Amino acid sequence: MKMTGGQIICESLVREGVEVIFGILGGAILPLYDTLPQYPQLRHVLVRHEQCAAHAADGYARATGKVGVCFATSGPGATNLVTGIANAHLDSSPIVAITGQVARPFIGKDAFQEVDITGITLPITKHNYLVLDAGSLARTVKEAFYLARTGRPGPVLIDVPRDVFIEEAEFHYPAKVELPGYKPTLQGHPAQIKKAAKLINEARQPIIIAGRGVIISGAYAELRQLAEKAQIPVVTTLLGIGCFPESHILSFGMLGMHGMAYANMAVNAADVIIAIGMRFDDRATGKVSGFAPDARIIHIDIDPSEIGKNVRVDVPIVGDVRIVLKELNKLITPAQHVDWFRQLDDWRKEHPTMTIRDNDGLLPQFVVRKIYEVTRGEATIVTGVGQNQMWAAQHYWYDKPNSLISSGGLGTMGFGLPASIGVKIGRPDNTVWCIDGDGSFQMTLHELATITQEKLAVKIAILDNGYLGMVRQWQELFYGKRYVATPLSGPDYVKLADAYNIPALRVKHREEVVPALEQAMAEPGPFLIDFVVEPEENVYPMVPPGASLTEVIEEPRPEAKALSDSAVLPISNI
Ligand SMILES: Cc1ncc(C[n+]2csc(CCOP(=O)(O)OP(=O)(O)O)c2C)c(N)n1
Ligand SMILES: [Mg+2]
Repeated sequence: MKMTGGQIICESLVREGVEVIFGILGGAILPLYDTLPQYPQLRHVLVRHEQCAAHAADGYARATGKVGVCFATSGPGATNLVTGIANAHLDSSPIVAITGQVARPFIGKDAFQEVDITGITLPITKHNYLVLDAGSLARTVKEAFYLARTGRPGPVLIDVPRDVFIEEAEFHYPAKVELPGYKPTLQGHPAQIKKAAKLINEARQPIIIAGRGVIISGAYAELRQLAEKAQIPVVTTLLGIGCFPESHILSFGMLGMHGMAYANMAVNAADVIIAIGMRFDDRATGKVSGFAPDARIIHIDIDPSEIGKNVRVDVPIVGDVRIVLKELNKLITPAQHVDWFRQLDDWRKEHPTMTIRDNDGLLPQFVVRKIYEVTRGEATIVTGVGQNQMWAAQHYWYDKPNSLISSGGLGTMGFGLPASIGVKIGRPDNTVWCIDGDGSFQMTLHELATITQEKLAVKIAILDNGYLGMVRQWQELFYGKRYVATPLSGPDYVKLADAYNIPALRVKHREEVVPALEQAMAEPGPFLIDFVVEPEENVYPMVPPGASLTEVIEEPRPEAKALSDSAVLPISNI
């Protein structure tokens, strides 16, 4: 059957099971938008900036495990997507971005709103296409979705000239893709798995470092089986949070720059590290030359280019984490590691990094802890970048699979609010809290309009410290307290929310926190709370940039008076 290029794209999206598209239109992509009303099953969400279309698609993808889709027009529409695409690329999030391009006769003429978006996004996409005839569109969409979601997931961009949307071609949706050069390895090599099992079975001080790969491959049960069978403590990367229940007795929290001191000490002292679906990012490893000096390292990852990239690896296993762990678990013998756990527990007692000090002013950590309590740990938390992100990682306990969504690799301020839009659409029945910084929030606050227009019940907590706080912390600790360009003003967030028709509150005192959170939860729609918190509160512990994981700065506590009730991690053997 003959169809226009625009219809072919929509037909293909429907066949890929797409239910939502985030975007903004313009001249070059207008013909595609013009066909959208023929496909009511494709919900279009109009965002207010294309960066946010990509972040929303990314948030949707992370929340659902499906491919997120965004549209933008040529030129500035396409370039506005770039940060969002890079963000998805660094965190292995599957999105397909479709951009309009100037019509074929104008390509290369510096035509109005022409940019070479395939050239620009080449290093930040898994693959990209410029489609020069409508007859290739169906195959291209099919390939793009396949590439985005298989192997190590990532963003794929399809650039389509305006006249290709209008051109007619025969529609035929291919049943499968033919990409001879692209065959992700799923099964781990049996000899390597055997070697890994031997190392694990002989280990005296083993540790698992689990990353987002566990979440992507859905290897929750397999990871837990490995940890429980061989009694191995589990630490996670920032993006690995939510791959293993944090109140499990074997959970030792997050490692890295703002990880738990005892998690970092454990990694440093380990004799065998089982690194699963993580990529030894410098925020996780600290100084690489000082990383886990005595450990033999087993690295399981689907992407062969990650093996040996940052740290030396003794036993590489390339494959899908879930499939590899299933095989590995068969060869693991039950173990105890009594002395090792005694040591770890001592460290955990000596470095109780989860306590929140008693303080007259409102502490951001306290706010996060109360969000945990009021939501009973059942919400999905989406964060900004900076201190707010680290407090959200440290003081909420993530027992539910995949319940923290955050920009890890790129560290994109402004990710939180638009990503929450995608997360809420992907998980309509789940409570979604966006824990944001005042600086991060101001980068994309226009998306409040999208939240209102789409009637999305996103709950927003701004940890309003009046600073670009994380940078201020670096200035305080490493730049002689010279606060250059970090003090930050903002609008009256309550009035701002009101202007968008979103109910809001300002909270300055501890006793107001829980009632405000309860009011927000009782509200059927969106709600914003401006938490005016201690302006110069720091995130601890902290491994200074360039230092080894053990060179940790811990919170100075002159009075060391901990808040009574909820200050201690409720360890339950779940
Ligand atoms: C787009 C972008 N620009 C700059 C930075 C550098 N940066 C990292 S954290 C931070 C401060 C964040 O401030 P805020 O959102 O208020 O969070 P806080 O640290 O105060 O909680 C900055 C500027 C960044 N990560 N992303
Ligand atoms: Mg701030």
